[in-house]
Amino acid sequence: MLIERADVIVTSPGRNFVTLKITTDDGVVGYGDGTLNGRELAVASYLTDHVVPLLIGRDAHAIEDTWQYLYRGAYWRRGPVTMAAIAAVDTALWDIKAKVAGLPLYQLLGGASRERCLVYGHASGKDVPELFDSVRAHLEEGFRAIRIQTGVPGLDSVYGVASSAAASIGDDTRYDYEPARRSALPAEESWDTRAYLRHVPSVFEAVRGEFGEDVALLHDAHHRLTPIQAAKLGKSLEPYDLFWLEDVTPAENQEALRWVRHHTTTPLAIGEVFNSVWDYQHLIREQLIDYVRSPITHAGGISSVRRIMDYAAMYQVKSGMHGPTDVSPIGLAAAVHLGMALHNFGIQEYMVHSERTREVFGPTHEFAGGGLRPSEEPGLGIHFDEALAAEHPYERAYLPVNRLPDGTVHDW
Ligand code: CS2
Ligand code: MG
Repeated sequence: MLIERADVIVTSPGRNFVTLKITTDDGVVGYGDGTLNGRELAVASYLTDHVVPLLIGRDAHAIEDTWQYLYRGAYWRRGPVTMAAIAAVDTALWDIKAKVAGLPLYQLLGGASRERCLVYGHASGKDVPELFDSVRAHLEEGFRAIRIQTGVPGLDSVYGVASSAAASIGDDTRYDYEPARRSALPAEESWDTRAYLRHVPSVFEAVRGEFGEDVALLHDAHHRLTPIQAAKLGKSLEPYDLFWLEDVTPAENQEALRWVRHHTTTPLAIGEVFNSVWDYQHLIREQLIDYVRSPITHAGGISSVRRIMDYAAMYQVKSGMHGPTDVSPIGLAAAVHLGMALHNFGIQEYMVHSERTREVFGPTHEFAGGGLRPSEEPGLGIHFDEALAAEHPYERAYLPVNRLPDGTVHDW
């Protein structure tokens, strides 16, 4: 079975997505996600200009060989653009293989290791009462694990806080704090670490007081702290028993996590901006983290995230794949199939895509019992509507930029 065509589709039903559609000579179609938020066209060009010509005529079943051919063959390895492009190819080929086998993809990855993949949703509020409303809404919707982000007194806007806490599932404004904004230039936000460190523990104290001990709580520090600040935060949150504390320091410096680890027992998650197993080499072997955040979309696809997770399994490190709305429903479907099969699955991030996005992508996975389960149809379970996708052309968009009070650019 040979690859006959590969088409790159950029669509923007509320936000931008890059999709690769591979068609075989006997008409089987597979889809892969290569969306890189705010830099989408770089991946689209990498695919169209450099990868698609290499795919035509290749054996569609040779997934590992194609992965190695694109990774080693390019000479220039790793990096988010390269690895998102490889991810799109890898995912589309797994979709095809499972469709040909007539099986839902998780069956080819080893079969179900659980009934469903536990997910966490994003609750937020400008202040504590608004946050409580959002947590309550998530609990009513069935979430059993919830990420907590709030405004910080003195700061105008903070990452992770929606402008309307009342927005419901599928509403475009529910997660309006982080869609790459459609403007000529990135929006600019301001940041004050001391104010943040003073405020966050009181928020978790309030949430535990209101909602009790059962619900799993998570928090994302979004790469903004120094190792010693991160250690202090982890320590101050210990009484509130977090499921994880995410991205406490900028991810490039793996040694920073050694400092944090020595000072706190709060579980640590990192890696949404990592894109290969090499980025985890020391973090996993030295057991400096508890959860791996790499999504299939940015880390070379199902084949390579599986490699990361097999390495992680030797050290009791679990998966916590990145699942923001900028990973398309195809990327999410792939994560749910892999999550069903992995023994060391931990949790899956689940920011529900807007109605418009879901109409274009047609995902079939189901949310129930606080978790996601893939449908039983062959492949990934995606019904992509190309005509509808074409009605939503690309619009330039940027993630925000963050500055300290004196104007210095800070980690976003
Ligand atoms: C985030 C993301 O989901 C998360 O944990 O850190 O929202 C991240 O900011 C975006 O995916 C960036 O594109
Ligand atoms: Mg994050």
